[in-house]
Amino acid sequence: MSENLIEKITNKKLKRRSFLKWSGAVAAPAIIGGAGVSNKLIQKASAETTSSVEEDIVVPTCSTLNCGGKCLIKAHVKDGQIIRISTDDDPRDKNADNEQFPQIRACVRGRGYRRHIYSPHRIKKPLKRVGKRGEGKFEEISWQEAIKEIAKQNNRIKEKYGPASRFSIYATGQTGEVGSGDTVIQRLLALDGGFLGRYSNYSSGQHMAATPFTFGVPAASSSCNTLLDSKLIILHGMNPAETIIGHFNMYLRMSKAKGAKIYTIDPRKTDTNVALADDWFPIKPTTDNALIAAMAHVMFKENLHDKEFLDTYCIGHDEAHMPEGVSAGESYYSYVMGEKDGVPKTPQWAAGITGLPANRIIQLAREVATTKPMAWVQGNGINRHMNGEQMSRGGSMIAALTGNIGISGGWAGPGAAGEIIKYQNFPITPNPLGISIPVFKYTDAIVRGTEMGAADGVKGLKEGETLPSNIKMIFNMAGNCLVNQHSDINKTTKMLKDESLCEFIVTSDIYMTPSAKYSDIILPTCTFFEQNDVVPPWSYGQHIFLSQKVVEPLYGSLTEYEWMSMLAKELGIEKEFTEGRTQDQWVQWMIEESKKKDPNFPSFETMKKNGVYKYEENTVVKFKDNIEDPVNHPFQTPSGKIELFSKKLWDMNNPDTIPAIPKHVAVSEGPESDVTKKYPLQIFGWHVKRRCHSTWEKSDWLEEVQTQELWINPIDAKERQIKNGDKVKIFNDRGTIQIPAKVSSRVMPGVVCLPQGGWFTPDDKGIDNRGAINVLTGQEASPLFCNPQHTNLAQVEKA
Ligand SMILES: Nc1nc2c(c(=O)[nH]1)N[C@H]1C(S)=C(S)[C@@H](COP(=O)(O)OP(=O)(O)OC[C@H]3O[C@@H](n4cnc5c(=O)[nH]c(N)nc54)[C@H](O)[C@@H]3O)O[C@H]1N2
Ligand SMILES: Nc1nc2c(c(=O)[nH]1)N[C@H]1C(S)=C(S)[C@@H](COP(=O)(O)OP(=O)(O)OC[C@H]3O[C@@H](n4cnc5c(=O)[nH]c(N)nc54)[C@H](O)[C@@H]3O)O[C@H]1N2
Ligand code: SF4
Ligand SMILES: [Mo]
Repeated sequence: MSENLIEKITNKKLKRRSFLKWSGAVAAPAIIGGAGVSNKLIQKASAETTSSVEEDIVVPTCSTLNCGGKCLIKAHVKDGQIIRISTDDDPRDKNADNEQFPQIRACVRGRGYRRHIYSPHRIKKPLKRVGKRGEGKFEEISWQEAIKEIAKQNNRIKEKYGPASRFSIYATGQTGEVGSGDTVIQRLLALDGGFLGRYSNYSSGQHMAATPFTFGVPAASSSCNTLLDSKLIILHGMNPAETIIGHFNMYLRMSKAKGAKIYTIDPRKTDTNVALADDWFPIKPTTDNALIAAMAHVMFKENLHDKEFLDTYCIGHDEAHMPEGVSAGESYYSYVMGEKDGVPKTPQWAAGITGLPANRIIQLAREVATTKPMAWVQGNGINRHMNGEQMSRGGSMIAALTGNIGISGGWAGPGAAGEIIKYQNFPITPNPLGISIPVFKYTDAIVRGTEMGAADGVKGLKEGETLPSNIKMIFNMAGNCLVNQHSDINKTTKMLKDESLCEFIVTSDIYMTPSAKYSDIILPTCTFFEQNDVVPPWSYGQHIFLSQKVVEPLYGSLTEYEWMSMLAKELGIEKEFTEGRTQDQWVQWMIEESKKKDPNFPSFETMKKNGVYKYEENTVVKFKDNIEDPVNHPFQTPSGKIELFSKKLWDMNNPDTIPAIPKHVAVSEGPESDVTKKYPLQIFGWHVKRRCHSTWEKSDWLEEVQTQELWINPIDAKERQIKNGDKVKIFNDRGTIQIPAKVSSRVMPGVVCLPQGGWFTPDDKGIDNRGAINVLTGQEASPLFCNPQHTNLAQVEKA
């Protein structure tokens, strides 16, 4: 298909003006609904943009992007082309928010999907690098040539460095089952002798690593509908009006209508705050545990804490409830009252650290302690920090101090535990090598893999062993973490340019991303509109999708499963890899097997008609059994209790970085560090409605929804003579970015923010002109080997 024709199709029915009309309305945060757009607004927008031409068919499908949503997308097709997009219109949720069967409605990005599939920026042919790596010079080759080259390099590298030199990098652009290249390549590599595995993720690594110390399990939330019983909801580093996160927005809205109050604790006045909240508590990043300690101080002093709950279910809150073998003065009470260090953690003390006035801290503490049920909901925003493990445990401390665990309307901790999804996934063969690195340490494993062992968080090695090889071959299947989404882009690209380090990189993508540019072979793949798949929901979702093929693949693109089947044949493992099934046959198989797990699971035909199966039983109150019947249902911790003090952390003996109780830990690149003398501003990149990470970067429609600019407070701007719209230079030792400033009191003084996901676009001096936040982030991991991409300092000057 020619680019002209694509332009024609995309613009045929949905004129730019009418898209702007409603996307502009969505950008105004006061309107939020479904996945971020109000139902009425959608109907109006649909009516305005409806084609006068009758469509031939409407096909329900589902986006497989990692966007917080994953919605029901209805593609209106005429003559084999998608001419319009609509979304879930489940009649059970026709006029009002429906607690049981909420509609799974598209957000602003979803409404612009035609600009995704029919983007003029799509890669159209397999490409082979011809210039130096990273230079961006490629030649078109055939699929056969591409597969042969990958097989040849794979065999060479496997032979020379061993199977553990091959790595599938974290990549979330395709989150379906058989459609996810990341999943499928791991099956292939496992059958081909094994690979270097990875664990954890970029999203909630610290939460997942820290929560087991408190509760014995990695996920501690209830289902979202339990928020309907809450009287007070605290969104702590969470911004669902932009990040969607399942049906959070709908339940927040319903809960508010029932009278619940909603507060946000965030360095920014978020869209969620503007749309839904009653108050904003601006806080300096990384200092939240100082706020929590001061709230505990108020509660202990005013006797507002739930002593009975603490004494019955917890250890570590006071000196009378401590594990064996720990010296005196180590309990949380002792820390908060300053019994050992002589520093009582008063609201005045916390005010100096957090930037929140003491009277606001007292107000919050009293209200949180006396309103029940109260849900302290922790977003991933607080965990993506150098002290994220600590901050994660801090939120659960508040839940315990106030007895809001195991009850509907309370909230124990992070992690989407409140999901009921019973289905058959696409089977991955276990990695025969059994070794894995923390996902964030991929760049370390390129340069010093053979030195990495348990001290670097490597799992699956014998004591004293290190990795058998550095990473020599990378499969980047639907991801931009190779360069753009991983920390310290300048350091990473330098490493990747050295072809003697990682010797071969294969990328499968839709677009020529900054990561694709650093690849040796690039394969043009299919969007979700061009293939069939079974798709699980995003966190907290209570449904399963059949993501259906709507149109034939463009430009002869192949799905990952298709080209990997060709590769498997080349490697002599086709039979084991495919088990004789095509992608469509795997999809049918998954649905048949799902029916065996859940007799109510619809037939393939019904799934084709509806596109989705919504579960009927959908309420989970996490830890209800443990609280109602603690004798028969002890917590899965060593003590059987909620471990506010963790003996395991104590035994690790890292009291300055990861102590046994959730103390406030000042970080080396935080507001209390000496680095502020050189780089006084805290900076991080938040997840924005304009993009899903780096995806949609090239959509001109979405560019009109939100611009790429630096949020800076008027006080910081004035000091630097920066006016709204001025071009500014943002820099630290790791690199420099140049973009316009948005001067706004929606970000607190001392903090500046960039929308994360902008594509790294260096000029000839290496200055990024698009605002790729990872030019400024570092590669050092947090204490439990996770990604601290929100913890950074920088300086800003007028450019
Ligand atoms: N500084 C900073 N960095 C961050 C974050 C942050 O908050 N701050 N967030 C982190 C988090 S939480 C995450 S999850 C990661 C996400 O990082 P990534 O997983 O890299 O996500 P994307 O940037 O969206 O890249 C997805 C890629 O998939 C491609 N794609 C889209 N659809 C398809 C498809 O159907 N098939 C294929 N093959 N490709 C497709 C897109 O073009 C895009 O290149 O970023 C992390 N990086
Ligand atoms: N539109 C859109 N939606 C998405 C995504 C996307 O890229 N675009 N990505 C999806 C993915 S993969 C993920 S993991 C989630 C990410 O979801 P989150 O991690 O929750 O998103 P963030 O925007 O990183 O952070 C949420 C909020 O935390 C605040 N914050 C940052 N640091 C601190 C701190 O130290 N203390 C406090 N109190 N607040 C802090 C930020 O200002 C922000 O408003 O979103 C998902 N949804
Ligand atoms: S981008 Fe995500 S939230 Fe938006 S419509 Fe698509 S699936 Fe839904
Ligand atoms: Mo994420």
